[in-house]
Amino acid sequence: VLAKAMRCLGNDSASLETSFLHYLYNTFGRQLASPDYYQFKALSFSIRDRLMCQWKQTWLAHYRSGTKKAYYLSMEFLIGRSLINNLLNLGLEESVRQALHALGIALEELEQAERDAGLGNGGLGRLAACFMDSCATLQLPVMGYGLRYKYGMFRQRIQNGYQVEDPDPWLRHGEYPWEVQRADYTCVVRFGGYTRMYKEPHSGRLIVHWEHAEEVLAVPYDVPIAGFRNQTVNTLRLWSATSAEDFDLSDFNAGSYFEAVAEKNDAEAITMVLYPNDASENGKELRLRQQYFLVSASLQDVVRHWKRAHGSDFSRFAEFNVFQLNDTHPSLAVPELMRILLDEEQFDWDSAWAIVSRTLAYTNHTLLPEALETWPVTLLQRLLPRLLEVIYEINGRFLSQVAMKWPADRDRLRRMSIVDQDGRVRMAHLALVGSYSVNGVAALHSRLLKEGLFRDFHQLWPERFNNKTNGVTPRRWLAAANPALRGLLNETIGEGWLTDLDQLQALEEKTYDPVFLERWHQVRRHNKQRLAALVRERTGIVLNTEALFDVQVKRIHEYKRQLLNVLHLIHLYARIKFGPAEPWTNRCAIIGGKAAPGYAMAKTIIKLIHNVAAVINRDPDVGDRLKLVFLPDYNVSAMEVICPGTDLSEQISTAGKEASGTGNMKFMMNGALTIGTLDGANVEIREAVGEENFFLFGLRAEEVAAARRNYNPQALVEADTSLRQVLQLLEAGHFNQFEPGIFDDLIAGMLSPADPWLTLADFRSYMQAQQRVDQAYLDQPGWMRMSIINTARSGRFSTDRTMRQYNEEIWHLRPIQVAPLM
Ligand code: DL6
Repeated sequence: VLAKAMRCLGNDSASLETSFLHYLYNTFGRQLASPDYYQFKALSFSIRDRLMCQWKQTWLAHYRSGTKKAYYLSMEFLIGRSLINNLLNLGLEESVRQALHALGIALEELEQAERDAGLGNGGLGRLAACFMDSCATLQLPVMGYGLRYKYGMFRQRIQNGYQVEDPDPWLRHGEYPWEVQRADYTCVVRFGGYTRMYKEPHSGRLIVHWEHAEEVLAVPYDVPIAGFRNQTVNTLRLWSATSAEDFDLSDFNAGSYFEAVAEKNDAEAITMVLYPNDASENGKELRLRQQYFLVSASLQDVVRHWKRAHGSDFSRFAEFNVFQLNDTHPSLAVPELMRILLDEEQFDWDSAWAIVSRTLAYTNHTLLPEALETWPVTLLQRLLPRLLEVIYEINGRFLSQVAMKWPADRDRLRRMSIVDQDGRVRMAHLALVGSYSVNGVAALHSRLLKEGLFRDFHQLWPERFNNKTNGVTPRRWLAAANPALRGLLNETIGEGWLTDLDQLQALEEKTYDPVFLERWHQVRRHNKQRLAALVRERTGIVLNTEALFDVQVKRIHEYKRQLLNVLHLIHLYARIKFGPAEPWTNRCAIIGGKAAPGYAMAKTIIKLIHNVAAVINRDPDVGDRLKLVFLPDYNVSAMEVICPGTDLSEQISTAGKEASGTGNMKFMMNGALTIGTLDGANVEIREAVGEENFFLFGLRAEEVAAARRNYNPQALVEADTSLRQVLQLLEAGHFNQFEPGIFDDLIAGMLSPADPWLTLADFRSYMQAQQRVDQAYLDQPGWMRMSIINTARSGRFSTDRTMRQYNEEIWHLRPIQVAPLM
């Protein structure tokens, strides 16, 4: 039947045209002249139809093979747009283009009408989306579980240089065309109430009841994840919260409209909005509710699925299911799976723990202490009383294990305890104790975890620790984002690189081929024009595409040191104004990124960038030599235009602070050169491209720790005339003449011996590295060669490699072929 259903739909351009017109006219009641959005929706529905049967077929293949599956639990999936990616993966791009062309429509216009699904903050969420793409392409039976936030990442607007946050109603036009509601898989998630325990009279078994709980419904919406031309369509299941009771009609009839809908609103609040903080804990009750909601619904879903096939026999559950925890956010999976096994499936503690501790794996994404979540036990007591009991029990048993190994080491017990002395539950410790695998996301990061943050745990369980360097999917980040380069690559080395990125190495043979160099140059010029057009559209600023495009786009955070970038740009400006300006390389600096709404310092950095830009861009002495742009509302689809058009990628965090970075990989893959510290995955990027193709500067992680001990930024300023000049301009209010004092805190922060980010310590070395950049850019054939080498050696930064490693070393899944239905 599936095959029959599938045959209703052809993949040729005439059939696609018919489907498109059917949706536009018969389903949405529109016509050809209607706004792009309806045309986009009509096309997306036509494409989604072509995924449906293969999707079902994939479910069946997984089910019938009785295979082991992995579940990726993540509070964030930063999907972005899906149309082009689905067309590419299904191989439908050309026929769709023809179908639309026949109707006088350009695919690019419809592409622009799709709103980003911005269900994530940045790297962590985008990584999850790349993982899903690669797992489907590798035919791994992996399912994603996340939340369907009604409002995604806020939209950033700039007013007088300040960030203003607007909500992101990404679902405003009704449904999201890439999702399918599966109300039949709705689960109930409980909060509050209390637990009642009693011994069953006959068996003497302990029975636990969670009573008087508030019940919230978790309704799943499934998003298909198509593999690259392999018939596999995996599932990303996003939960949406709604009230178990519909609104109270008696209250409503009595005129109490608000009371009538209050419960519904409280329930729906759980998936109303994504928390927009990327590197600081949120600490809000609603956030804890979100975390539990995700974990409980997802585990219930998997357990229900298991029971359908195996009844109440869980003896092989751990052999067939693995949950990967994306950071500590879903750590409640540890006590929740215990609760389900103990209270609902009547397991004894040891048997339940034997399953749990073989089923969960944890990925850490940050070393920043302020990002490590802890929750007050008082809050857990009120919101999740049964889980708190389970956590106490896990902790008690864990600490006795520690005490056995290190008797009388009270300090160690204090350090390792899941519950700290201030009565807070450390979510990272909960994840560490409950997981059989713990990984960092770049070699340096994983080493620092073992040596620093998780040292005690590494001493206890060295075998659990491993590294999985991040990656990005080359389908979205090279093939879809950079069609001009895709064309050149296909022509030069064939299409194999799309699923085997190491094949790009073959480009190295071409680095001295003048024809190829010229083609490479043309592609880059075209992409810079595309980026310049985006900049012009969003800011009105016109860029000279012959200049070096120097780009730093990422969340605004002190550790990422956008400030260091700005100091260097002020230095360049001072050189133009006061000399010596020669030798000179024209440069357009582009900075973009969102600040967490409550992060005052990050917001001041955005304001500083705007003020410095205003002075530089309007000074006639500067002209084309230097431009500075702040690109507002940086998001996934903006990055798809930005990374192909970039010459220089700024990866300048304080060493030891950036866990990995993934923007660095997108830039490199698209032929940008990196200026960077030895931090996160920069270390491996430099290893791959060779030191001669990377602009290195700054203190190393070990040196940062030492430098902090007697850090004296004032002395650095006194010893360095360039730095002094930059700070004098800032202190004199040169960039804020009519807004006195607004940058005082920023300046004081940099000049403080306690500055955790050591911004000034790296200034000199950064400036020198930038001089090497300037010089290198003057030799355009040389720069093109370095650019080619960056792309050619980017193979190891494909998430195909990353997922293979997760699979070989953590999950142990068997790839499942999905037969075509024709
Ligand atoms: O692993 C993905 C991504 C890394 O590339 C970034 O270096 C890292 O900062 C980011 N981590 C987070 C976690 N923050 N918190 N909480 O977003 O993960």
